[in-house]
Amino acid sequence: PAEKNPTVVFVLGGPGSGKGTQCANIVDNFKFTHLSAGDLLRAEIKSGSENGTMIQNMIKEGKIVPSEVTIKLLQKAMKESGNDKFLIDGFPRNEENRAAFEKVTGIEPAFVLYFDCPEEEMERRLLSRNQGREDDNIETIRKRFKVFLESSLPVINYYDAKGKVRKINAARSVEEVFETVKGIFGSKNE
Ligand code: UP5
Ligand code: MG
Repeated sequence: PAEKNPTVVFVLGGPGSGKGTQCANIVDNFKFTHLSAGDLLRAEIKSGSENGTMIQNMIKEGKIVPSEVTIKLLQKAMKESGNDKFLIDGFPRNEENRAAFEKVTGIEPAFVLYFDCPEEEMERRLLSRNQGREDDNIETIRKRFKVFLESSLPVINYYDAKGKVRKINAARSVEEVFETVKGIFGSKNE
């Protein structure tokens, strides 16, 4: 008998486009568990794991951590949640991430939310976030933008060609963006 396949929505968009903010709103209204790959990686650094230093260095450079590390953290978090509906925020970030996740888990996303936002706006948000993130400085932010354009946009294009991308104008207020997001998830409080 086949195992029940979980529902996965990938939440993608550039650095500072509002992925984490909108995921928190979605969780408050729909029965999803929010898994931010970046948050899981930052927790792994804090836990003092043997990969911690490597992860920290990659995040400081805006580089993409090897798939096996991120996928293991996601799989563990999915198992521990006890849920079967997930918002996976900030992953997959490149073609290799995408292919490895599908291969290892056998999961294809139900759809992909893409928060589309101009760089000037994302830069403003990141520079005023003030949460002590080591990658929220202008040098690292520029690197993150470059990696997004070169490596992450192709993943969005891949899913777009499959008709799975729901593109959202993220350069509006949190409330306005969430109105659009709600329409995508359905208005019922399931
Ligand atoms: N804000 C949010 N929405 C707003 C709105 N509509 N109007 C005005 N302000 C708004 O928002 C950012 C800031 O903007 C906040 O202050 C918020 O209040 C405000 P947030 O919701 O945090 O945006 P988000 O898109 O989540 O930005 P984040 O910085 O988290 O995105 P990144 O994609 O850069 O960061 P992530 O944590 O996903 O990854 C960090 C690094 O980890 C990567 O660069 C990479 O090195 C590594 N990583 C991997 O290697 N692999 C992975 O799979 C994931 C991460
Ligand atoms: Mg985030």
